Amino acid sequence: MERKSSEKLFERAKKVLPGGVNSPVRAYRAVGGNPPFIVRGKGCHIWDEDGNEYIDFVGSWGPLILGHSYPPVLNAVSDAMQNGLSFGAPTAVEVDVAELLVSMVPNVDMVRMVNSGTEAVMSAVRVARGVTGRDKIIKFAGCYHGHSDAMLVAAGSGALTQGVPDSAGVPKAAAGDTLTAQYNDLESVRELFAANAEQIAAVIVEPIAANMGVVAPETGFLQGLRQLCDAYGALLIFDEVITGFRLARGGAQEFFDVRADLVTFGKIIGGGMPVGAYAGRREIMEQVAPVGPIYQAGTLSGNPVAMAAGLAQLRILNEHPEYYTQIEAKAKTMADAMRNSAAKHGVPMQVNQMGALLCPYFTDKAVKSYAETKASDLTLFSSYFNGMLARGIYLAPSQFEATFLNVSHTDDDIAAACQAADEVLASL
Ligand code: HOZ
Repeated sequence: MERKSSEKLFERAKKVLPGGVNSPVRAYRAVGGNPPFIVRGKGCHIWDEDGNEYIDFVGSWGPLILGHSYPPVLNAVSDAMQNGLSFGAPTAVEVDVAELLVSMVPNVDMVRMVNSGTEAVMSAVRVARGVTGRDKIIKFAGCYHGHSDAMLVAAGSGALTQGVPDSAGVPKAAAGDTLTAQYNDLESVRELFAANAEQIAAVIVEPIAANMGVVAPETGFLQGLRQLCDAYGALLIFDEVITGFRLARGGAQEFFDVRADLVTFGKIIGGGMPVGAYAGRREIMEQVAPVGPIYQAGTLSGNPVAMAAGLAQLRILNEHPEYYTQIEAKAKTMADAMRNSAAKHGVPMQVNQMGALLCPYFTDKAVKSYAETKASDLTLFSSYFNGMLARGIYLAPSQFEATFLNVSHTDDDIAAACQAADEVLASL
C-alpha cells in the first residue's frame, strides 16, 4: 500500500505542527511509520490522500457511533449552518439537546454544554470542589480525563503512549491535590479516603477504563466507589467521554446500574463535532453560574451547528436501543475470532471486550489492572498494528487506546477484519 501523498504531507506538517500533528497519538510514534492523512469517510470506510481505503475502527475516537457521513447528521449540520455558525447567544437547539440528554441519562436533571471532554472534566472537578468545599480528587492510574493540569497525573491515552503520564509544565500546586488510586482495586481507594478523610471532593473514574486499552470494571468495583463516596461525603464523577451513549442510551450508569453524581461527556454529544458536556442532579448543577457561585463559561458552548449534529445523532440512538445489542454482538464476534486466531497461531494474546469496545493485549495473563496493561508486549502490538494497516484495517495507533465498533460495521467488515487479524497473527 503506497502512501506517498500522506508522507509528503507529514513532512510538511512536521515543520509547522509539533510532531506533525494536533494530538500526539496521531503521530504514530508508538507504532513506527507515518500516519495516513484522511480525506473522507462513509459508514465505517475511510480513504486517505493516496486513495487507499480502510475499514475504520477508530471512528474519530468513538463519537461516530452511526458511522462517517451519516446522512441525517450531515443534513442537520447543513441546515443549521445556513442560519449562521455562531451567535454566543441562546438557541432553541441547545434546549432540545439538553432535554433529550436528560431524558436518556439516569440521575441527571441538568446539563452544561462545553466544547470538549477536557473542558467537561475540568469543569466537573471545579463543581465537585465548589459543592463540597474540599480540594482533593482521587483519580486512577492509567485513566485519562483530558489534559487539564490536575488530570495529567498518571494519565492514560496519548500521555501513557508517549511515556509522559505526568506532564511537564504542570505546577506542583495544580497536581498536588490529585491523589492516585489503582483501577479495580477498592482497597487503594479506601486507603486514600482513610488518610484524607473530609478532604476528598470527588472520585473521578472512567467506568470502563478505555485509555489504557480496555479494562472492564470488576464486579463490585463501581458499586464500591459509590459506597465509599457516600460514606465520606465525596461526589462520584463518571467520565463518560468514551462510554456515554456508546455502552447504552444512558451510558455506564444504565449499563452497570450504578449512579454517579456528575457525568462528563465528550464528542459523541456532537456527533463528531467539537462538543462536551457535564451533567448532574439539579441541586448540584444549580451551583453553577449564573444560578450559583461556581464559574464556568464559553462563547462556543452550545454552538448551534454542533448541537444540531448532536441532536440528530442522539435522536437516532434514542429511537434505536437495539443498536447497542447489535454493536456488542459484533464486538463479541470479533473478540472471539481474534482469540481463536491467537490460540491457533500460538500468539500470547488477551482480548478484552465490553460493549462496543475491545482491545488486544500481547500477554498470556489476564489484563484487569493498569499494571497488567503495561505487561503487554509493545513490539508485538506494533507488528499487529502495522500488519492490520497494511491490510486496510485502521486501528488506533497505540496499545493504550480502544478499538471502536459502530452501527455501520457490517458482518462483511467484521469478517474482513477478523481475516486480516488471522493473517497478521499467523505472521508474528
Ligand atoms: N486522546 C484521544 C484518544 N483517547 C486521542 C485524540 C486524537 O488524537 O484525536
